[in-house]
Amino acid sequence: MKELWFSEYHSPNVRFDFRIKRELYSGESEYQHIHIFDSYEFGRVLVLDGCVMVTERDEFIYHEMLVHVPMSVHPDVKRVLVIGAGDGGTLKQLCRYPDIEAIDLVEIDGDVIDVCREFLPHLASSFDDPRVAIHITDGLRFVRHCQDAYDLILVDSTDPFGPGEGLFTREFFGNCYHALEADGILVNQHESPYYRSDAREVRKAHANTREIFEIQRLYQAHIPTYPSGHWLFGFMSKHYHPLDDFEAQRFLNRELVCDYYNPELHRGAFALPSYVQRLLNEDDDDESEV
Ligand code: AG3
Repeated sequence: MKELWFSEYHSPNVRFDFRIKRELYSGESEYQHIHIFDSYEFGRVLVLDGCVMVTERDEFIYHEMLVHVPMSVHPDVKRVLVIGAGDGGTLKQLCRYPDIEAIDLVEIDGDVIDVCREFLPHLASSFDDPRVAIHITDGLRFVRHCQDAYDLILVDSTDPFGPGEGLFTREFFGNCYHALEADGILVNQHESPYYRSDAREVRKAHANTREIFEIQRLYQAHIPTYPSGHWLFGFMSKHYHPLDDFEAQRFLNRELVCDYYNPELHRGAFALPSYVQRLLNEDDDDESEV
């Protein structure tokens, strides 16, 4: 029998391949091509425009790090805005917190939600939580009209090209700042610092947040199916510091069983390799333009 393989180019000269059992879904939405594959190593995989977004096997790393890091820093999160995240993985982690009262989920592409509900039901299990309101619209536009509305904003976007491009701009980060309460936190997926073209995006996005938020730090995780496997998250905050205001006991009291996140890892994740520190400090005015 002929072998089937999926490939994603991680750089012009590097390709990431894994063997698949079959294609479960393929369709063109208004915004992008949506694929679901069943793979041998990673289980079911959501691919948007040829880029791996989520796999059943390693999604826990990304979603736990996106959600539990800010939730262990801010002492009283009640209202949350989630941008992107149509696969439902971020919602699933957020909905584990009974104290959260309301979650607005803003996804530009309703087809992604429908496809994930059908093919990734374990991940997409919290869309029907009564605290969740789903808005099918552009996150960039949605956030323009919010003022002091959220304790936490999570940006769970695609890469900074195609539909996700606007979610890395200075304008967007500025609007998020206004949408947050006086002690609000914004966490975004911040790409990989490793390959050259991705590293430029990391630096640009970080420079854009630096001009807006009082506190901005990056933290990292190892996500095997993303380019280079080395992934960054941005922690931008008006008041709380990701380490000084981190309380391990707050997390432990909640008795959430996690497969990746734990208090030691929280502290360690903010220690960045020297080449990444240098990348972030490189001065290049052009690079901070949107
Ligand atoms: N969003 C970030 C995925 C970026 C992966 N990039 C790539 N494969 N080129 C993931 C959404 C998970 N909820």
